[in-house]
Amino acid sequence: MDAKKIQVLLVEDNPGDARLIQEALAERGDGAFRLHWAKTLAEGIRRLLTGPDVDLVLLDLSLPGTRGLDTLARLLDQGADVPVIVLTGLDDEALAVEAVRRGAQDYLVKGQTSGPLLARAIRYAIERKEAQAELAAANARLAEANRRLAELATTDDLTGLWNRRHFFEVFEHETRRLARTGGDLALVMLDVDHFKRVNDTWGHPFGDRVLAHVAAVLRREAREVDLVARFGGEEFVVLMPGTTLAQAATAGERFRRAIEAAPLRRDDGPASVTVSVGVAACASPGEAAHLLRHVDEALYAAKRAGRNCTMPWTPEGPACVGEVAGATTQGPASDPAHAPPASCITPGASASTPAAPLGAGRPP
Ligand code: GH3
Ligand code: MG
Repeated sequence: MDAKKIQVLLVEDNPGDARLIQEALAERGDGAFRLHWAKTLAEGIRRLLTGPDVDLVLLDLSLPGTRGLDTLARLLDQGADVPVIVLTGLDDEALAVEAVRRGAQDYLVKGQTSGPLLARAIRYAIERKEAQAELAAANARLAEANRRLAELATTDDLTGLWNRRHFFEVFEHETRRLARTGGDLALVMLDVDHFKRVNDTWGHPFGDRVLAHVAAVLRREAREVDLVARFGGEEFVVLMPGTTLAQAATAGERFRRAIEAAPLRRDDGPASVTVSVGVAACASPGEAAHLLRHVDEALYAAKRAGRNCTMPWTPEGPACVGEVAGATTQGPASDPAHAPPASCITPGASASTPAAPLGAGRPP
């Protein structure tokens, strides 16, 4: 059956040499090979690209208009991905070895090619090419698995943000850089207000959606050079190299407003969520060691100030920036710990809040 035969394309301009190959293959007498003949490189490439499948090419390196390794390079570049055995003269062996280095599977010296030798070379070349293709595919799968592993090790599944581990790696790198080159480094920490109520009221899956929503807003609002990470639970951090406290406080307040204003869809209507924001910065390696503690203190102060506000850390104590929107709905009004200090309240809180804050105790 012709379909089961090994289809060999001979690219050879010399009819005498072509006949020798044909006879060598016929010598075996088992009809295992079917030989196709192209007299020029262009004809051979056309046959490879448009004709029925070819299992192997026997390629004479000296053809009309092309010689030596250039012939092989052109066939490999333009032809299909097929195993190639080059045919050379007696004095061309060095060239043939170089051809194998550049992608040919093997070489045969014209006039010294018996039927069995030719048949064996063809079979081995095909098997080697298949093994190479399998190896390449396995390597590609391995590279993809490694890439995915690296991604899993550094990103947070739920939000797609960097995870805590990656944050600490970059944070340590940045603080070391600060020690060597100086400059500013700021950290913004955000915590979703009354998130437990969101879960309790609308269920954990919706809580997850809220986290992904907050992450998307942060990713949109942060600069490319900033690192946005999920620090844990409903807490996020934005690491901002080359940023002063005042600049970071402005950015933190921008994040807070954006999150408050971004609509969140629920079946029973629009909703919104608020965050409390702590901000700290440092300009010396000594201060960097305290950056995390400072930003944590600032965030805690923002919570105590009534939530939904931005609190920069200063040695004199945190001072609130921005507004405490719907302070009475954000925490139990009777809890003095949730009562905002007068300095934190700015008018128009509800004007910039298009939807009801989540966690404000709306019925499920
Ligand atoms: P506060 O305004 O003081 O921050 O109050 P809170 O309710 O946001 O804070 P609390 O620490 O009391 O509750 C945080 C909740 O976040 C509790 C926890 O179950 C929930 N949580 C943590 N991680 C996830 C998560 O991946 N998905 C969901 N849906 N909830 C989470
Ligand atoms: Mg919270």
